[in-house]
Amino acid sequence: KGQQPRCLWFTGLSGSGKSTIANLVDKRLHAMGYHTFILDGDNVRHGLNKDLGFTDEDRVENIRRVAEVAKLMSDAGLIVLVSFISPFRAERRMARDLFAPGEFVEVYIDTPLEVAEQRDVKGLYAKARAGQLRNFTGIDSPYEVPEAAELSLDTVDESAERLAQRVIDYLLD
Ligand code: GGZ
Repeated sequence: KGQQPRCLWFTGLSGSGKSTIANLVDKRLHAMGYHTFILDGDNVRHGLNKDLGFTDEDRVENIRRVAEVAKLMSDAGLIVLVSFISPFRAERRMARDLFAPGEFVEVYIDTPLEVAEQRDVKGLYAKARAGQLRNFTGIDSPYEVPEAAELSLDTVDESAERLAQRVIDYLLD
C-alpha cells in the first residue's frame, strides 16, 4: 500500500494521555494496512537514551535523538508516532524542520496540569510535590504550550477514542 511519510508528534504533560491516544491511533492505522511504529519513553529511555535523565539539557538531547530516529524511520517508509513530553518549543521546531512540509503533524494533548495531577496514574506528581522527584514537568520544570500545533486535543471533554479518530480523520484528509 502506498504510504506517504508522516511523523505524528504527540506532546503534553506526564499523564496527559499521549500514549493512550497514540496507541489507539496506531491500532487503527495498522488495521487500515499502514506500517507504523511508536517511539516513546518505554522503548527509547531504557535503551538508546538510558544515559539521559530529566534536566533541561538531557531533555533537549532526548528529543534531538528521538527526532533523528523518527526521521530515519520515516525514511524507511513507516508512519512514526512519537510520544514524549517534549516540553520545549525549540526542540519541537527542530524536529519539525527535519521533515518536508506537511509530513510533520504536531498533536498537542491538551490536559490541564490539575487534571493530570488528579489522575496521577503512576504517583509521580505526589512524589514531585513531596520533593522526592526533582525537575518534574509542570511542578518544577517548564512545559511550553504549543502555539501552532496541527491538532489540539482536549482530553477533558472528549474520550480518547474520539480524539484518536480526529487524528485519523486529519491524516486521511
Ligand atoms: C517528567 C518524568 C520525570 C520528570 C520521570 N519529569 O507519565 P510517564 O512518567 O510515564 O511519562 C513521564 C516520562 C517523561 O519522559 P519523556 O522522555 O517523555 O520526557 S521529555 O520529553 O521531557 O524528555 C514520566 C517519567 O518519564 N518521568 N521523571 N522529572 N516526567
